[in-house]
Formats: sequence, C-alpha cells, structure tokens
Amino acid sequence: MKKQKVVRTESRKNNDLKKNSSTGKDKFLTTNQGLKINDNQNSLKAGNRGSTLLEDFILREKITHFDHERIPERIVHARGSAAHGYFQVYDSMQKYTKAGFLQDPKVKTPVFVRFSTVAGSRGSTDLARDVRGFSVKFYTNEGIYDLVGNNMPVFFIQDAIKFPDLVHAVKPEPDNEIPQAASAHDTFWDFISLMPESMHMIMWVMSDRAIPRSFRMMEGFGVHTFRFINEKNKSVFVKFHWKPLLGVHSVVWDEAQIISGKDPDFHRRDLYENIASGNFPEWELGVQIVEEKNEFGFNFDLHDPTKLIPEEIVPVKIIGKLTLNRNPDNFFAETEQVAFHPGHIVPGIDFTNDPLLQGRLFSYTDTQLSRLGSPNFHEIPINRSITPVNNNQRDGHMRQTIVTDKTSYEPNTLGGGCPFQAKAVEGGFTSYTERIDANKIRERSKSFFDHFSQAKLFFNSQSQPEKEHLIKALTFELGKVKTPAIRSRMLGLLSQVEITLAEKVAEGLGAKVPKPEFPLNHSIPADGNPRDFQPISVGQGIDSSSALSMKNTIKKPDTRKVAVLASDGVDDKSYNSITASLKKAKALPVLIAPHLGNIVSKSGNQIKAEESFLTASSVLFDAVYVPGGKKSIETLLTIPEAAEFINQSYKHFKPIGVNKEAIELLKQTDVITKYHKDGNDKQLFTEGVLIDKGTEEFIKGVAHHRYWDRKVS
Ligand code: HDE
Repeated sequence: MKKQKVVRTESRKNNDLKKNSSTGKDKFLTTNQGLKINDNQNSLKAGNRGSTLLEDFILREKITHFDHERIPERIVHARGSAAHGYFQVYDSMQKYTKAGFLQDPKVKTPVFVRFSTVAGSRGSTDLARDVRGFSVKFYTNEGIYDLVGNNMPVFFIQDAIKFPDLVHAVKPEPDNEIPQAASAHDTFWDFISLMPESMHMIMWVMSDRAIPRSFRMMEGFGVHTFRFINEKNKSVFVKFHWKPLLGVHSVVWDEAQIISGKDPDFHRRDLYENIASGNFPEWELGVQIVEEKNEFGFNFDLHDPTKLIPEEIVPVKIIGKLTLNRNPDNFFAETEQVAFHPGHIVPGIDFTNDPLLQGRLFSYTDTQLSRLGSPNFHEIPINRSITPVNNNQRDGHMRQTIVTDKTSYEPNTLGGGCPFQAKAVEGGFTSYTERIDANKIRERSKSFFDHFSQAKLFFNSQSQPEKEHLIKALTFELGKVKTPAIRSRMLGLLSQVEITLAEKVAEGLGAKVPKPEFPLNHSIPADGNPRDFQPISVGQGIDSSSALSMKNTIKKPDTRKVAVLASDGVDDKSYNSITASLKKAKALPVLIAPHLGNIVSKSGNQIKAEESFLTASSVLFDAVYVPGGKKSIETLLTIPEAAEFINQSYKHFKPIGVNKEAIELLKQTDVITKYHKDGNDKQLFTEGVLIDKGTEEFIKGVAHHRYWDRKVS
C-alpha cells in the first residue's frame, strides 16, 4: 500500500513537469500560433535585394520573442546550478514533528535542490570566495516545503533591515561595477568594519569553506532556529544540517583563482557530470533539537542568526538522506525559474522570532514578483505543488489554470461552500500559539551582543593550515582595500576575535593593530538616544569544536578526478593497474597525453586520451599519477607542461604518485629541484609524494584529499 504511494508521489512530479515540455524532435517548425513555417532562412523582402516588409509576421514574432528572452537575475544568489532527487527519512520523527514527509521511511519525497554563490552575476565564476546557497524544495503530500539554507551555519547580520546595506556593500561598486563576484573591495569591508556582529560569519567566509571543492562536498545549514510541532501541539526548537557523504572539502585560494579562468563552470560541470554518470551526490539530514524549557540555557540567543549551537553542546541527530539523481532538462525552465521561499512550510514545522528570518518571510514572494513577473509563479512547472491547489485567487499575468467554478469568494453557497478550510486534523496549517506580551520597540536584545566569542571559537577550532589559510584570506581581502582607515578598523575588530590573528594580518598589511573602535549601538534604546556600543563577551563554555574543522571530515577516493600523464610507449601493466584500481575505488582516472586521439602502449595497444596538455590543467584534478614506460617518460621529459602539471599539483597540496620508471620526470620538477633536494623518501611519503608505492597507497593518498602540512614555500 505504502509502496504504491511512493511511486505515485514521484511519478506525479515527473509527469507534472513533462506536461509542458517539448523536444521539437521529428516535428515541423511552427510559429507560436502553430502555423507551419516554410522558410526559416530568409525574411520577406521586396525583391531579393529589397527592403524587408513590415508584413513579415514570422520575422517579427521570432525577433520579439528573442528580445524578451531574459528575465531579471536574482538580486543575490544569481549564479546557481540545480538537480532533482528525493529525500527519505530514516525513522519516524513523529515524537517531534507531525510533518508528513518526516514520518514514513518508505516514502520518497521528490526534491529540487539549487546551489548558488551569493555576490556574483548569473555568468560569474563558480569559484568566487563566497557563501554558497543550499536551497531544497520538497514536493510533499502536504504542499511545498522549502529549506532555503547556506553552506555556512551563521549569517553576517542579525536583523533583516541591514540586508540591503550588506548586499549593496558586497556587490560591485556602483560607479564602475567592479569587482565582479568578489568581496575584496572597499565598500564591503567599510560596511563590515562598522558591523561587529558580522565577525563570526567573517571567520567562515575567510575560511576554506568559502571555496568548496564541489557542491557535492559542502555542508548545508538552515541557519535560523526553527520549530518542530508534533500532533500534541508540543514544540521543540530545531536547527537543520545537511552532511555530505563525501565529506566537506575545499580547494586552495590560488587554485580557485586559476580555476576561475580555466573553467568558471567548475562546480556546475562537476555536479552535472557526476549526476549524468550515476555518481549521485548524497547528504544526510541532521537536526539539533532543543526543548522549549531549555531555550535560555545557552550563552547566546537561539534567535540570533550569527550564532550556532556547538555540536558538543547539542549533538546532531541524523534523521534522513537526500539523493540527487537527475539533471534538469532545461536550465531556464527549472534552475532559473525555481522560486524558493522560507515561508513555504508544512504542518509540523514553524518559524521562530529570529529577526532575520522574519524579514526573509516577506522578501522571497516579493522578489519573485519582479523576477518572474507575476503572482502566478507557483504555476510554473518547477514550482507546482504535487498536491492540488484550490483557492479563490484568480487571474493575473500569465495565468495557466482555467478555473471553471462560478464562485471565487469564501464563504459562499453557490459553490457549495468550496473550497473550504481544513481543520488541523485534516492537515490544515495552524501557526504555533506563542504568547507575546511586549512593547512595540526598535531595539536589539542584549542577548545578541556577544559578537566575538563564537568567532573566536571558530578560529580556535581550525587546524594550523586552516588558520593559516584564513589569515592569508583576510590579508588578501584587506590588501585589496584602498582606504587605510577601513583596514585599520578591521584590524581593531579582529583583535577582539584573537590577537595573534589580528597581528598576523597586520604584518601582511604592513600596519599596526589599533585599539578597537565600536560604532554607535545599532539598537537605539527606548529613550531614543543612540549610545556607544559596547559588545559583551560571555564565552561559549567550550574552547574548541571539532565539527568546525574540515580536518575531521569524511575522506574517500570516490569521484575524485585523477590525471594520468602518459604518452606512446606507456607500460601496459603500470597503466592498467593504476586505472583499474582507481576505477575500483570509484575514482575517475583521466588520461592526459601530448595530443588527443589515441596513444600506443608499449605492447601496441591503443589507449584513448581524453585530454591533452593543452586542454587539461592540474587545477581541474584532485591528484596526478605517472605510470611507467621508458619511451612515454622520455616524451614527457620534453614537454614542459608535464613537469608544470606536477609542480602545480605539488603547490596545491595534491597527492602525486609516480611509478619507479617515472622518477626521471619527478627529478625535473620543483618537488626534487626545490623542495626535496636530498630526496628523503620518508619525508616525500608523509607529504603525499608517493614514489613507486603501489596503487593501494596512492588511492589512500587520493582519499586524503590534500597534504596540507606540505611545505611549499
Ligand atoms: Fe536570501 N534571498 N535573504 N538568505 N537566499 C534570496 O530570493 C533575503 C538569507 C538564500 O536558489 C532572494 O528568490 C533577505 C539567509 C538562498 O533560488 C531574496 C535576507 C540565508 C537564496 C533574498 C536574506 C539566505 C536566497 C533573491 C535577510 C541562509 C537562493 C532571489 C533578511 C539561511 C535561492 C530569491 C535560490 C535568495 C532575500 C538572508 C539564503 C532577495 C531579505 C540568512 C540560498 O528574496
């Protein structure tokens, strides 16, 4: 019985989406009115050299439609990529929530997930240093539920009223529209330096989390505290987490900048190609649950979106799994037109008074009205609920539904009273009854005033290489700031996070750490007089949280792209054993040769080269291996790009494996000429340069991701 329901839910969504689809295959070319077109090469003219006639309705229809092909891009999160999939809960969550899609482990709820960067335009690079959006649309049997989160668990600001300021500051500067998709400029840091509440988020965006290796290797967070409500109307607070089964991994900043030139679609391509080849990305959904009675049991306010709940204090309970298994058929129709909204919720889930969330509840419908141009955006196939939509809303631009009822009001008798309200037991949504007894006031709660303790907790939880990357990122970003006073104010704020951090950044900037300046209090107390802002510091009760460092993440070779450098004369055994072992370990070996087409192995076998040294680049791979074969190595020795490939892989901390016959090539690289002149085998091994160590060791190296402790300067 249940199984049938599963099939119905999924296929219903797919059919719904296909309803309006068109492939154009085996069909005549027509106008939008269905008229068959006889000539699509020539406009209608007065003579074959003559002027074009206004009468040419075919030309005019085609050009007019083309002229209107673009819609406004999203104000933020314009650059994105998406995929279809499904979600399944592991065990019923009935104890905490009545949400239908979290009850039955047999039910697969269809989802559409969109990942994005925030600051850049639609055509900007995937590898910008930025927060990533992680939006999930669940097509549940009770209506649409959107979990519109990010890959970082906190946000820059505490109150929605600051959001336009934040976004204006980070976007390209208004006079010259520079820089694209980058926070490294004056207006962003000017704003941040006056916004101490952003310090925790600044630690996250300056960390390697802001330059992910793949969307498939990012965590996701709901950020705000939400509520779960069960059948008995009991509420608990909940924070949502997505944990990727491939672990959380990043690239290095130098690499990110090179990828932005070599392949600005790096993340989009990675997601698309992996789904197309059956490597379906997966995340587990986790929740941190806090009983209502414990609401005030923390050193911070649960309503404050600049704070996380350390996992050591409230563990994450894993409750289900998300799998992405189908690419969109059409980027515009699906990825561009999908409309998320934190206010799309289902019974069993509710909001809290987080002032950032409250503002978001207004913004998302409003933005769709200008972006998608009509209040009927819910009728676009990707946005349609799989449950019937019955209400008295009518008409508007581009209305699709043809309602045949005479009545469009409620109450009515002419329509038999339909559609009518659903009681809670019938699945009707009821807002959680929360007692509010308060003054109407523009003020921020003092419980939001500790801006530095969690920033410090994050910094202190990082491994040494992660700390160094963070310091470098801050030095880079502030180094791009032209106004010395902004740099100086930032150094003052950083000194409140961690003095060594501020000092190291100051050293890179050739500046001194000043006394911190705090701007006017953002909350003007009831007497209406702004006061000097004095942040408080209450600490977090723990000094470090292992969940905050990527060092402790899952490490696997699965789907890692491994460059295999070879030429004619490559040794068959060496080549075959590395490629077969990599494939067995679910990694993806790619042969890179001096030219495309086939190379001929030592035993005369033809092997197809997928890339040449001209089309490939080490930044697009996770690891590099050089198999044996004297002739192959001799050729590689004559190609400077081969040694450069290894040099760059080394500089970016990637595993390098060479067969013993390939040592000659290694000797020509910086690895030996610069960093390991004595050729100390043990040291090379611990730093991930595996010489003649066999395939198993190399695969362990691939799983290791990066050898962050390697000395590269
Ligand atoms: Fe958004 N945000 N946001 N945001 N946001 C939008 O909605 C907004 C915030 C997030 O893949 C917009 O449809 C306000 C936090 C994602 O299509 C807009 C505030 C978080 C996406 C908007 C916030 C997010 C958006 C632009 C402060 C993490 C991409 C286009 C009160 C929890 C959704 C659109 C997609 C998109 C407003 C803050 C995540 C303008 C006013 C915090 C992932 O409505």
